[in-house]
Amino acid sequence: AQQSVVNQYAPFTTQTVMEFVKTLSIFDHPNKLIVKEIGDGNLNLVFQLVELETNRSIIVKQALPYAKVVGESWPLSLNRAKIESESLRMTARVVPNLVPHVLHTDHELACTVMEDLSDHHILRTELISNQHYPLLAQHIGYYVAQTSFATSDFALHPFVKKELVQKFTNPDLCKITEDLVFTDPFFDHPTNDFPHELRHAVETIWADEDLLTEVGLLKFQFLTHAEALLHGDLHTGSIFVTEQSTKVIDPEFAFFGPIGFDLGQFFANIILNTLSKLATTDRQAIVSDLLRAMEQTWITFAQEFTKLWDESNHEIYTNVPGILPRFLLKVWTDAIGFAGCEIIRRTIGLAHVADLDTIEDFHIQIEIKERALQLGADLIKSRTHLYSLGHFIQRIKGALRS
Ligand code: SR1
Ligand code: MG
Repeated sequence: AQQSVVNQYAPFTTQTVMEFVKTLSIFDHPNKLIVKEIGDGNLNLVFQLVELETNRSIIVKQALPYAKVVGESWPLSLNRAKIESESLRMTARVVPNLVPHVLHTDHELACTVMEDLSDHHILRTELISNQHYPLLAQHIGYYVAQTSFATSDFALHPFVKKELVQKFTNPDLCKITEDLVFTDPFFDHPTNDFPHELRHAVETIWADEDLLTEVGLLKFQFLTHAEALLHGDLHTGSIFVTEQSTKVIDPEFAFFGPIGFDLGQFFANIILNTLSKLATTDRQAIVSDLLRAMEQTWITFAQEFTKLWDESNHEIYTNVPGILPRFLLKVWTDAIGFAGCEIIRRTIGLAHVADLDTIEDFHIQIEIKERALQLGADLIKSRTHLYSLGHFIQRIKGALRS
C-alpha cells in the first residue's frame, strides 16, 4: 500500500478525506470524486465518496476524539475505530454476507474504508414507515448465533479466547453503555432527558428498589460475563436492509460480554417500534409481524447455536446433555432483562429513538412512553419467570392492550 499523504490524526474534511482516498488505489479515476459528509450518528464522521466516471462509491468512517452528540466535553478514545474494523473482519469470517466489506483500515487516522451500502435502508426508518422485511429475523438470529458461538469458549482454545478478550477490551464505549443503559436512567442524573409530563412515571422507576436491584445485577453481568464477542449496540439504527439483504453495521461498541445483550437490544428496539404503532390506526397486521419477527429471531438463534454446539468437539462439556438448555435459558433470561433496560433508557435517557419521539400527538406520545417504562420494568423484574417465547409475547401483548 502507498504511504498516506495524511499521516497524523486530525478529523477529516471533505478535502483531506479525498486526499487520503487517493493514496489507496481503490478508484481508477481518483481525481474525479464527489465527497459528502453523511454521518447522522452520535459519535463519528462518515463520508461517502463517489467516482464520477463509474458511479462506484465507498464509505470512510472516522472516529472523533469525543462524542459528537455531546461535544468535546465528552472525550472518547480513538481506539474504537480499530475495534470496529477488527470486529467487522472477525465477524466476516462467519457471516460474510451480513456485514459490510472492509477495504482498508488506518489505525493512526482512526478510520475504516468500507463498501457503500446506499442501496440499503436503515431498519429503524423502515419500521417507522411500516415496511416489513421477511428475512430480517432469520438473518439477525443467524448473525448472533454464528458470531457469538465462534468467539465463545465453546469454540475457541482458552488461550485464543483470552487473547481476543484483551484485543477487544473497549473501556470507553463500554462505559457509555454502563452509564447510559444501566445507570443514569435509573437515578436522577443530569444526562436524562424527558418531558415533565413523564416525571411521575420516571419517579416511580427511581423509587422501585426491587427494580434497581435487578438492574444492578444485570449491570454486573454486563461488566463481568465475557461469554462472546458482541456487537454491543445492536439497535435498529445499526442494521441496514433491503428485501433480500441484511447488513449489521457500526460495531464500535464490540467487546466480550453476555450473549443476551445483543439479542436484548434488538428485541427492545423492535418492541419500541411495536409500541409506537399504538399511535396509528389499523395496526393489527404490523404488530403481528413485529411480534413474529422477535419469535423468529430467537428460534433461529437457538437452532443455529444448537447446530454449532452439536457439531463442535472442542469443549468436552458440550457433550454433557444438560448444559445447552441451561445455557440457552441464561441467554434468554438475560436478553429479556437487557431488553427492559434498553426500553427504559431509550424512553428517558440521553439517547432516544425516533420511533417514540416522532409520535405527533404529544398526549399519545406520553401515554405510549408511560407504557414503555412499565413494560421495561416488568420485563426486568419478571425475566426469570418468562420461561418461554409464549410468556414473553403475552407480556408485550398485555402492554399493548392495557
Ligand atoms: C453518547 S452515545 C449515545 C448512544 O449512541 C450509540 O449508538 C449508543 O447506543 C449510545 O448509547
Ligand atoms: Mg452507532
